[in-house]
Amino acid sequence: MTTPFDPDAAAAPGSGPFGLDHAAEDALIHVLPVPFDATTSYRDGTAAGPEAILAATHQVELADLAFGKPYLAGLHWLEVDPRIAEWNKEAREYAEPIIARGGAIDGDPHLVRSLERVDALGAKVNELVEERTTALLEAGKRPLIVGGDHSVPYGAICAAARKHPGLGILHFDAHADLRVAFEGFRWSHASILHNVLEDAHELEALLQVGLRDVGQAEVERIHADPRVHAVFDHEWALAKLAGQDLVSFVRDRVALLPDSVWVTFDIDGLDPMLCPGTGTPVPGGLDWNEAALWLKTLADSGRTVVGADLVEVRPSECAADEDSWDAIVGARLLYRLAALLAGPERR
Ligand SMILES: [Mn+2]
Repeated sequence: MTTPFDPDAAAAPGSGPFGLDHAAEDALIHVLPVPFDATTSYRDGTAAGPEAILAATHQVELADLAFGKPYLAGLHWLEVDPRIAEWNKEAREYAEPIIARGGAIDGDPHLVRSLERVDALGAKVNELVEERTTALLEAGKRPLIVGGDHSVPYGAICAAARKHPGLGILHFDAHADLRVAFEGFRWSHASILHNVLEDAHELEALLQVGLRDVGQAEVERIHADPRVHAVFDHEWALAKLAGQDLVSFVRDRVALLPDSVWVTFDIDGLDPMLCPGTGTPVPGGLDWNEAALWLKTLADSGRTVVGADLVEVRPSECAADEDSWDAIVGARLLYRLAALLAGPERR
C-alpha cells in the first residue's frame, strides 16, 4: 500500500473483506470460504453464506472497542475452489430423495448408491479443507473457515488437532452435532463433532455452549465421554434469571479448555433473532453480548486460538442492494473470530 491505511475510511468499492486488501504473504489470518451444504436437513441455502458475509464485511468498523484491532494482523480472503460448487450441486441432487425419506432408505439399491455418492463427495470436501488448512498451519497462518453447513470444518479441525496435539474445541451451537451418520450421511452437518471425537485422537476437550435441541443418545454421549463438557441453554438461562455472576460462570467453563483452542461457531447457537435465516433455528440461545462474553473470556484467558470457523449462516431474503441481517451479524461475528486469531498483541 502506498498511502497510509485509514481504518476509519469507508470501504472502497471493490476492496477486499472489511475494506482490507492484504496480500496472502502479509496476512496472518486466511479466510477459507467453503460454500457446501449438501446434507442440510431442514432448509438449504447456507452455501450462499460466504458471498453474503463477504459483501456485509464492508460495513464493519475495524477498531472493535471490545476486541481490538485484528486488521493489524492482516486478513486475506482466499478464492473459492470451483470444484466445491460442482460437488455441492451433485451431492444435493443425490441427497434430496434421501432427506425426503428422513434417511429411511430400507436397502433400496438406487438410494444406497446415492448415499454412497453423497458420502464420497463429502469426503472430497473434507480432504480439500484438510489439505488447505494443513498448508496454512504449516506456513504459520491462522485459518478461518466460512461455511456452508456444519459438515464443512471437519477436515480443518482434524488438521489443527494433528498440528496441535492436546487441542480443545469451543463449540457454539443449538445442537450437539454428535449424531452418528444423521439421516444415513456419514459426513452430515449433525454429525461433525461425533466424527471429530472419533477421528481426531489428539483432541483433549470439547466445550459445547448453547445446546437446546439434542437427542437422548447425544446427551448420553456428553455425559459418558470425559473429553466432552456442555453448557445447556436451560442452564445458562437459569443462571441468568437467578442473577448469577455470569462473568465467573463463563471463566470457570473456559478453564476446562487446554492451551490451544479451535472455535467452531454455528450461528444457530445465537438467539434466532440474530440469525432468522439459519437452516435449523431454535428459540433461546445466546444474545450478542453474551456470545461476546464467551469469546472475550477465551481471549483474555491467555489461550491460543489456532483456528476457527463460522458456519450455518443462511442469508434471509432482502433487497438486491442490501445485505441480509443474517450476513450482517455473520460479518461482525467473523471479525470477532478474526480478533481471537490475531492474538493478544493486537488487542
Ligand atoms: Mn451445528
